Amino acid sequence: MKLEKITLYPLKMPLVSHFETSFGRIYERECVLVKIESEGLVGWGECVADRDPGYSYETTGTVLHILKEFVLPLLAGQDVADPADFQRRVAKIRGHHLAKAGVEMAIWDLLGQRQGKSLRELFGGVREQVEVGVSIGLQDTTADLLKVVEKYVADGYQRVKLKIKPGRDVSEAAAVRRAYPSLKLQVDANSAYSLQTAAALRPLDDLNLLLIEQPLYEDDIWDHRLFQKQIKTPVCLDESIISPRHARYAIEMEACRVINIKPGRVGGLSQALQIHEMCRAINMPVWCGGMLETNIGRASNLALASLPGFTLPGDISASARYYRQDVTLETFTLDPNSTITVPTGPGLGVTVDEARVKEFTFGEVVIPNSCG
Ligand code: OSB
Ligand code: MG
Repeated sequence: MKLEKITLYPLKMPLVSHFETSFGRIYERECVLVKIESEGLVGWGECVADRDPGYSYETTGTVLHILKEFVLPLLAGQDVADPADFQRRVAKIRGHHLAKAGVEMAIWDLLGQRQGKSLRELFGGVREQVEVGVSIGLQDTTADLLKVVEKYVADGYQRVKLKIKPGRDVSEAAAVRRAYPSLKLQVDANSAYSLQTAAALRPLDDLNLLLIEQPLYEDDIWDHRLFQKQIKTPVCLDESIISPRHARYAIEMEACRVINIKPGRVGGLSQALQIHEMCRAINMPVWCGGMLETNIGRASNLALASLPGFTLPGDISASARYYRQDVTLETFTLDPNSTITVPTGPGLGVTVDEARVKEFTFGEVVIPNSCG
């Protein structure tokens, strides 16, 4: 497929409610949308970096830089056969997985449209609806947290993830567990602990949690192995699994019992599919993480989560949990049994509302820039 014109749209979108993690609070979410025009079709992708390097070293600024200066010059005007061909072309650019994954998503979207197949069909997904949960940020008080959990449970979410940090962990999780004895509950520390301070998390073993996500350093695998030996609750890695190779290291080191798969973090859907295969072969449960995506990234996550090894609910909530206005004509809503329906149309299966995109962008970039 000839990639005739590529447009980048950095977006800033106001969140319905602020989102606080161990690395800070945000009121607005940034991302970079990628639009690729090819042989009469238009493919869309989403780079899930944010303004600040909190979760990842990548930012809106680095995504624009790496794509403009290095990735897109390898692609513009070129005939790119498929996502594997894309991955071969960008393999010599080190790192910058969130940037590359957004472009790859647009290529998957084009491939699906060309073949008249949804991403779910291209991936071999087996479910029409996927089980989902909601990720709840740190709140000012435990009473506030209980109110927020109550609202989401009333909305129909049957799995809740709580963000934790030192001093705001066991007591919060215990309060939620007391109020909801049978809720599927898990916690995410986003690397807020050291191996020493993580000893404070041992009482979580009494709360029947599904998992503890990324308690230690974002680039660590070894200390997570040591921590997993000290705790019964399954450790789940997010930040430290940056490639299929790192997934293998974690598996071989017994550093975790669950993996959170985010296509952006691992360099694209191709690598996400490889990690799914690897984990499935050894019966390690995986689930689809979230990056507060727009409906574009959400459509892609839903297709991924339809694969058979995604046996735990994903961080894929209804559109209304994130933004009052999103960038597609479709809206994702929560279905009964805490599920969301996977799109069935060709490619991503969503229709981008370009007027909305233009409303939220703060400076579009066209490549090649001489193209009319
Ligand atoms: O660690 O899983 C995380 C959002 C931004 C960055 C990192 C994380 C998250 C979430 C939100 O937990 C999940 C969602 O998109 O609902
Ligand atoms: Mg996480």
